[in-house]
Amino acid sequence: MITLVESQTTPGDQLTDRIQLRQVIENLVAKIPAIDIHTHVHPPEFKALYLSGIDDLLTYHYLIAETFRSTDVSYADFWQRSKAERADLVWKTLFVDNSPLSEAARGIITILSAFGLDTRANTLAEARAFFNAQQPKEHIDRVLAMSSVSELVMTNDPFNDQEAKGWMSDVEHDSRFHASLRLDTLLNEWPIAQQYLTKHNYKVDPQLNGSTFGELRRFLDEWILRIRPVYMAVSLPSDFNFPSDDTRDTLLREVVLPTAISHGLSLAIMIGVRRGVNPALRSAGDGIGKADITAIERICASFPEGRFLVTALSRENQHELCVAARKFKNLMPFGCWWFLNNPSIVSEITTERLELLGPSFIPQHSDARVLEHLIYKWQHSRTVIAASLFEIYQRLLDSGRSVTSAEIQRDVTRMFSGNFREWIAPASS
Ligand code: RAT
Ligand code: ZN
Repeated sequence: MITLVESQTTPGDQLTDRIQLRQVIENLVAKIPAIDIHTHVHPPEFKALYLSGIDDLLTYHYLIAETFRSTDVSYADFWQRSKAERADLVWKTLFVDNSPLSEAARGIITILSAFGLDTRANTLAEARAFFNAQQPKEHIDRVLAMSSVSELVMTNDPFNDQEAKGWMSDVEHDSRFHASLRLDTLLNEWPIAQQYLTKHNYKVDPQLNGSTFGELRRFLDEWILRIRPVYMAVSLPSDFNFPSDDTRDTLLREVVLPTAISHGLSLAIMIGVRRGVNPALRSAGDGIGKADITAIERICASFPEGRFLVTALSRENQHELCVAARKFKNLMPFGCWWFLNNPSIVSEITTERLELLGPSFIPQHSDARVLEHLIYKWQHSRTVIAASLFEIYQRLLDSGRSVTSAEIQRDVTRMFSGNFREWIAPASS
């Protein structure tokens, strides 16, 4: 049980004083460990896939897109610069010449402050010296503790050679980093997947003929055995439909869903991205679109033995997703993804989900790409989630039922880790 020193209450006390109620909620939400169910962070054993430090932080694609709005530097000029030179430009543009007002820019300020670094510096010298001096193992322990993240889930792409190399080596990695098997290449770029698999000696036919399904199942089975993922995942475009007369539909039905179900794995569906809206921005060039949530309903109905973690990128899809989750208990809404991860929107979505689903959803994931992202993404989200919870518990109080801090702790623990644990390893299995 987390101690509530500051609020001077005991876990069983009914919280009828609003100031005290707010304080207890804020303290608990700030400290209760979360499982971060979707990140792009890798541990150092994965070599170049481990990102940490000020240069990686400032060359985050969220900040690159924002930098181009305030500089005359061309795309071509930017991309031919080194990582450090890009970071210098981002710092000068967004933090020296302008105030860092955006959420992603404020995130850097939160990180620098957390380490006691100068948030108004003219150059990156101090920050570079600090991060270069950190030992990865100790630094990871510190960052996870600062973020109150107990475990996290990586994004592992079986079609990436660097990723494969990391898994083929015998080096054990930090057990707090869990794997997820990301299938975007297979489901969204079949010709590329087909070529990759052929190169690696799988007999797969471009037309999906012959023993192709068996070979694809074999490929997935091998990866599942190798990385022991906690779920399989795919991001889908906003025009995704189900059922549909396309390759993706066939691969979902014949390969991905049967494999997931036979291994007892859920499929995480991240829907609503429009890739490469501006290709000149490279990884910063993806956009957003409103998806059709009825397609998700039909998947849930067609595969009742499947379990689906679902997040939607468009703000306009959030209400429908909640309603779909009320109809299908094999659907678990999670996170406020990417362009939604801004306080005003997290607040709206979290309150809406509490109103429609009670504590039966997963409020947030970080999508961290660089280790220290965990600090700001979780700190910012926790503040907003606490405020939404306060609103809801306060209404309950107004209606005639008080809560205790033990109950708040139970509810928040369920949302921050319990729902996910139960989802990936249901008690009945
Ligand atoms: O939020 C992000 O970092 C995006 O670029 C994507 O990686 C997205 O989260 C994804 O997993 O596709
Ligand atoms: Zn992501």
